Amino acid sequence: MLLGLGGLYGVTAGPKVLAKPIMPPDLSKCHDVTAPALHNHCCPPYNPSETILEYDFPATPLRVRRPLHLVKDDQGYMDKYKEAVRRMKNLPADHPWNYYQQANVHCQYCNYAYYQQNTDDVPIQVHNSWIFPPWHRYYLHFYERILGKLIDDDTFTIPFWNWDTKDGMAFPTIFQEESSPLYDPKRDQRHVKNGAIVDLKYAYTENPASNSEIIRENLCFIQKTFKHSLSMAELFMGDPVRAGEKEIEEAHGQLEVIHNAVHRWIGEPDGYKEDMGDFSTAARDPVFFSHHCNVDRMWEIYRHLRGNRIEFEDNDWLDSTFLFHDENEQLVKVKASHMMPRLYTHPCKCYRTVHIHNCRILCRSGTASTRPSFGTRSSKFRSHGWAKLIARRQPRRDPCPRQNCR
Ligand SMILES: [Cu+2]
Repeated sequence: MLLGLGGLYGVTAGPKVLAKPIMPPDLSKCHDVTAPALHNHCCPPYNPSETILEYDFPATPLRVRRPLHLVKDDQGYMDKYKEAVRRMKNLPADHPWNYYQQANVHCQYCNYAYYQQNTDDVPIQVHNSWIFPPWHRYYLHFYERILGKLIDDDTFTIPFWNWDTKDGMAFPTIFQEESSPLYDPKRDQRHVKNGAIVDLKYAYTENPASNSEIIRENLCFIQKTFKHSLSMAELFMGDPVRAGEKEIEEAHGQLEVIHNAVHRWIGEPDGYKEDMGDFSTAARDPVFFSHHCNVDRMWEIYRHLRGNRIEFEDNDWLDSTFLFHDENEQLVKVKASHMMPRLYTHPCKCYRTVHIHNCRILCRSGTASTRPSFGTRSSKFRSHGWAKLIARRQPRRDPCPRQNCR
């Protein structure tokens, strides 16, 4: 019933080559993981008679995800959002839509609960490689579609936490109300209260800079991330990983590096870093999905900046195949390439990230240079002559000039 390894595909001329996209797991072989916060267990209930179908993409109008700091005062929308999450949390514990079953999907694909097909020691991991953006895009898609189904709203979208904008850099207040289904007590209270500004380079050392300086550092970091990775998709998205290969941490792209810092900044500082600071528990915090909607939006901005060119014209990326439960409780398989014409968008002006001047001056100053930085990828940048490539490249004309996502 499950897919076989990709088979053969033709190249335009010459001999056929073996295709090696990552394939979905054999669900009957889920096993315990190293996740002490979950007692090492996050496998879903397994139903051997469940069939797997190709996903039938819904024929809905293009839906719009909006920035969190703008929708928080839209009472009608916020009530619907909370109600949808409440209903998801109230489903039977073994229902595939149950909130914690949904959260466990992240654990299964990130804490090595499955091995790749035809191996007994190469785990499936959706971080640290080019799989990171498409797998998480699908994960959000199905979570969002299920929430919409629970409140009978085909147009429902999750709000994105735009931590790339000055007004969006504090922890969103809508996740702090203790009686709300969006609340999670397992967070670093120093960061999620009192309007602290997220540090996009956070690695468990507090940034001593003032809020306005951290905002500036963040904006410069994002700006440089785009600039430095524009000419080579691996730098932003992550390196290739193919069937039979084990991912390695150093292969992650810069998009994932920024994403990691936000996870660390929210999770508890001690113990298992619950919830957001550990792969196994991260999606148990509802802010996970708004954070990842912005990660996904960063990918869209990146593609926009590159003239909407596809990042990897490589079938091993495009044919990477994943399994999810869809909004009809059906187990479905989806390919990375099928998500490319998307089913949702953002307000036009949100396709632009903030551009600020004089970042160079900032980077020469004290706090910025002593903190973790772009440096982990520097040897790769050098080896590919990235500076020359960027210097030659003319950025694509922005479709929404002089507007930022505020
Ligand atoms: Cu993840």
